[in-house]
Amino acid sequence: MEIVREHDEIKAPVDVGTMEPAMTGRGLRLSGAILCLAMMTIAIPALAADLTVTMQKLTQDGTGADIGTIAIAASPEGAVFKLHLHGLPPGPHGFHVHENDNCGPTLMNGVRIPGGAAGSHWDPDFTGKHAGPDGEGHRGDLPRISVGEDGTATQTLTAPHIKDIAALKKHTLIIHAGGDTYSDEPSLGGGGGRIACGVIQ
Ligand SMILES: [Cu+2]
Repeated sequence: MEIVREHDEIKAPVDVGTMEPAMTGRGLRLSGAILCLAMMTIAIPALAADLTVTMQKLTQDGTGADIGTIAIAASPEGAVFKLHLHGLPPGPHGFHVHENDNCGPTLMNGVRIPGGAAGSHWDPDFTGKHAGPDGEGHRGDLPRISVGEDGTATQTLTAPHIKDIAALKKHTLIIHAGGDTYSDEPSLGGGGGRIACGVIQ
């Protein structure tokens, strides 16, 4: 009698009913699949976090009329900028990532400079050099924008230097009045004044 009772007491804590399913192959495969799904759910937003920047005309007081949007997506060739812009002067325009997240004016010798608060070209590698999208200079040096006679620009531009589009956040996209020589001759590509701006959020 006593031996049987001891045997029952040893067996009782081992609850085969709850242990068994997790130990089977099917159970392991199922928990593996759930783990994979959980990891994908975490990873997907980081890969597909496209950015949309609303662009506005620059004035001496700050920003004015909306002129459309620029969508930014990552690609193996670099960041891809899709332009949906209107209301711009026809011709080529310098286009860059500038360092600050501010489209406001700055004051120089008592004169307000539109978009001055955006700062200079985004240069996280401290090259101190304007060299265009394929050169070894500012990471913010983008390809020129080409505006048609109707004032619209619907190009898709690729910036090979920019691999991590999340790093663009808290900076600005600036469109200049003039073109871009992709060199410091003249200084900063010669684009001159800033005519449109958008903060990358
Ligand atoms: Cu610029």
